[in-house]
Amino acid sequence: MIDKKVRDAMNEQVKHELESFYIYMSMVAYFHSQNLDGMAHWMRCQAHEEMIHAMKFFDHIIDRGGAVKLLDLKQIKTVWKKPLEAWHDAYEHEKFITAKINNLTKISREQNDYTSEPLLSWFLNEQIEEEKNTEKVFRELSMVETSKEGVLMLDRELAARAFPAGSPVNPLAYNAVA
Ligand code: OFO
Repeated sequence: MIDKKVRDAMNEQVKHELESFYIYMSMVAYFHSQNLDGMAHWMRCQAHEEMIHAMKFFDHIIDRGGAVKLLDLKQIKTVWKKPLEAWHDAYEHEKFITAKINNLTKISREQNDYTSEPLLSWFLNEQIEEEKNTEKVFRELSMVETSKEGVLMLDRELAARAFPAGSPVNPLAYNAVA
């Protein structure tokens, strides 16, 4: 049976991961509006991953006899002054999520909830990747943003990202990927 404090913190984390999904889908729409279909594609893959992250916590709560409670999502930004601002926000958002995972790990240790350790270790590692990926694109776009050719080249490169396999709501599929 999952500890109540850990369960509540994980329910909060389901919300944060769904907000990540929502924020990145908002960026998908924005990048399409700027004719940056490669960036839109990259963010679409990212949003898919975020739904998988939400479901990992969702199913962990259920598997341990807890109740999942879906909380209100906050109103998110729908427009950015320029693409670089969106990538800056994505990087900042990933740092915010890292802080949330760190806090969740702290709570689970305080409650001696060793059963959640493998899941939280997976997320601690994942956040290294999440920050690295968004920071890299932010840095590269800062270098080329005044050159149309440079922006287009980066957009083409981002179009090559592969979608995680499987459906984000199918645990058999998502446990193997992302
Ligand atoms: Fe779920 O890692 Fe990004 O937000």
